[in-house]
Amino acid sequence: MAERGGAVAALAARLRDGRPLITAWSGIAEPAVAGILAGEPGFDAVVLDMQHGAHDVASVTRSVPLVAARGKPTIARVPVGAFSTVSRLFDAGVSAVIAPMVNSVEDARLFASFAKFPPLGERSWGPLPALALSGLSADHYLKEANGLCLTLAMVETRAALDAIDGILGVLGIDGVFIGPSDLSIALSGGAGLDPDGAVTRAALDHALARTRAAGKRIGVYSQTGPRTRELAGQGFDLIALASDVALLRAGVQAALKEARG
Ligand code: 3PY
Ligand code: MG
Repeated sequence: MAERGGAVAALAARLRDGRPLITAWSGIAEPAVAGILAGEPGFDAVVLDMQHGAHDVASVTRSVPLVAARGKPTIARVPVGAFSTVSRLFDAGVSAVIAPMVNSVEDARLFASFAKFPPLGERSWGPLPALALSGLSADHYLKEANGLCLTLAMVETRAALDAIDGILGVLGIDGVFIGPSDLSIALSGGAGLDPDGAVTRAALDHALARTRAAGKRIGVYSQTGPRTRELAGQGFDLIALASDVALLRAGVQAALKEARG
């Protein structure tokens, strides 16, 4: 964990040390679930999903301290186009925001403008829970925030893939996050879901190479342990491993199978 800035600063510090992070992914808007996931030693962070999951600003605000109690950073994914929510999440103490469907340089600039203080953006001041959690003075937080509050723009459409160099070139964008399910739907013209298929894999390779060329960070969603291991070996910086709902169902189904024979 980072020495200064506590859990709020822990993500930037972990990304600097270069080892891939494996994060939990929670759509159940119950802070206790986020706290339980954070308690697993193998998870480096917890993502709270406001796009397809049930989280909102209030549940994120209540979850962050329980994740921070384990010394771990929280990441939040906002709904599509909800850029004005981004600064509220950083105020609550999240360390990164993932924005879905960032399809152009304009989308990326708008995202960054709500996430970063001047001169990079126009984030409004008011990070009271973040100050309490980080232990930083207001002046120190203002100086450090643009480096601690990270922006990950989701690349999950053909337009985003085409614009990836421009998106990565936006100063207030720290990296990209690949959504392999949406990407597979887009690349197949809606024919099917194939997040681990050859076409999606080629797009991931391309995104990884362009991100490395830009000197930025890349995250990706993964549905299974073996795929997560593979993605970590390939050099992805941050891999989200399965959702709480999927893990709950898998655990219940395995137990019932044993019970029922
Ligand atoms: C996708 O795969 O499309 C995602 O958004 C991951 O959650
Ligand atoms: Mg998606």
